[in-house]
Amino acid sequence: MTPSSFGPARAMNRRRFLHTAGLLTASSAVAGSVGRAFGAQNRITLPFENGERELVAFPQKRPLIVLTTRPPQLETPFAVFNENILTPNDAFFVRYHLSGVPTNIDPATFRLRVRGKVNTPLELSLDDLKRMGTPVEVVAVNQCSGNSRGHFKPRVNGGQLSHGAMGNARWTGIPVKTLLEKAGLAAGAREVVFNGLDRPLLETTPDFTKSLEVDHAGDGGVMLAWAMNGQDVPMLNGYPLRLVVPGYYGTYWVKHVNDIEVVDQQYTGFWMASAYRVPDNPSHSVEPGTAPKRTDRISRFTVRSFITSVTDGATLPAGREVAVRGIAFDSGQGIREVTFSSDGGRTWRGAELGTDLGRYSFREWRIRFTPAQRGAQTLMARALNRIGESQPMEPLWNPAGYLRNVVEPVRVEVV
Ligand SMILES: Nc1nc2c(c(=O)[nH]1)N[C@H]1C(S)=C(S)[C@@H](COP(=O)(O)O)O[C@H]1N2
Ligand SMILES: [Mo]
Repeated sequence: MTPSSFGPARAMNRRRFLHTAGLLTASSAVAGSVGRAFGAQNRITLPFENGERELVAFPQKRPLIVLTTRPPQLETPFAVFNENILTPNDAFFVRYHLSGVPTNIDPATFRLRVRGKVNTPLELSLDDLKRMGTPVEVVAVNQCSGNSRGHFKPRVNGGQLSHGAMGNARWTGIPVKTLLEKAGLAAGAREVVFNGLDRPLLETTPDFTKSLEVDHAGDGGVMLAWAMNGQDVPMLNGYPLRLVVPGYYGTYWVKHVNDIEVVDQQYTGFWMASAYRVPDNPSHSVEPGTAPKRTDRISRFTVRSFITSVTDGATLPAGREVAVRGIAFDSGQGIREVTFSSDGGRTWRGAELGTDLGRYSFREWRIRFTPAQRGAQTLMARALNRIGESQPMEPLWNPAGYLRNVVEPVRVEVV
């Protein structure tokens, strides 16, 4: 199956999704054990009220946790993060705002426009773009601002996600810097606005467009990627070109980018000026249940870490050593240390960090521990980055349910 040839996702009923899942599993060597396990099961309960979800295989995807089908919003089953430090393409989460999602894009006729406050507007084919310079690669985490929103207390509106609206991939493409240099920034250039091929079905819904300041867009790290883990970017993750903004929340990672406009003002599109706003204070939080006086654009990731090898509610035998593993990441400062507690946060020990795939990647960590006393025990991991940022022990709260990074307890029963 080529990325450009599958039928409209929205027209597919559940049986056809499952049929597609079967085909993908049978034909694809990369379909992992998690996919097969969940394929048989088809339902999962996320650990909060109304957390019952169905798992459905959309085109090019193994069965994933469905938040909505139209537009597709799919969450990665958490077990995937224990099996892979690079999230497989077929397990990578999917988030869309608008129901007019492209399902068929011809790579031969696709064009990317660069226009606005530039000296030379560009219109480029995919081949033009791939030949423009030496491709660059980065391993980077893409995480939705609302990842883990379902765990907020008091609860907040928006997609009730557990921790699966994130993924780590190797992205290949061309720096936006190269494009801006080729087009030449004109006097007054201030922000770069990115738009993709997806469209609202109603005229009253604002199109999904996002902006970055010119210095950020042209910093050499922000890129237009055509490959993800060495393959064409899957359709649902932004084929044929998606923006990669290392260290920044997924909302900026515009998919199916076909239009880049340089503007001479701070961009005021709906998804910049009204949505994706956080309280304008250093912790970007407010007293639970209250509204912030002033807000700012959401930007960089907070520091996070997860235990991946032991699930909440697991049973561990007393006296037997357990190899605990997990992941940590931040906005690109780099993880300096991960500490582990097996007594609910009273005492902490340093974990061993795994291979460094770059400062924007998930960082693996592991530690051995032997549960001694029988009974309930709470495991925790806490990461620290190279500039001293860490994770709070008590959750911070904001009305949109963004930026969650509290230390997540994993409760186990030692028997
Ligand atoms: N064209 C387009 N790009 C988009 C979006 C969208 O709705 N349309 N959603 C953004 C949001 S909020 C997130 S979290 C990421 C999710 O990327 P993924 O679907 O590849 O996981 O895509 C971003 N890019
Ligand atoms: Mo998002």
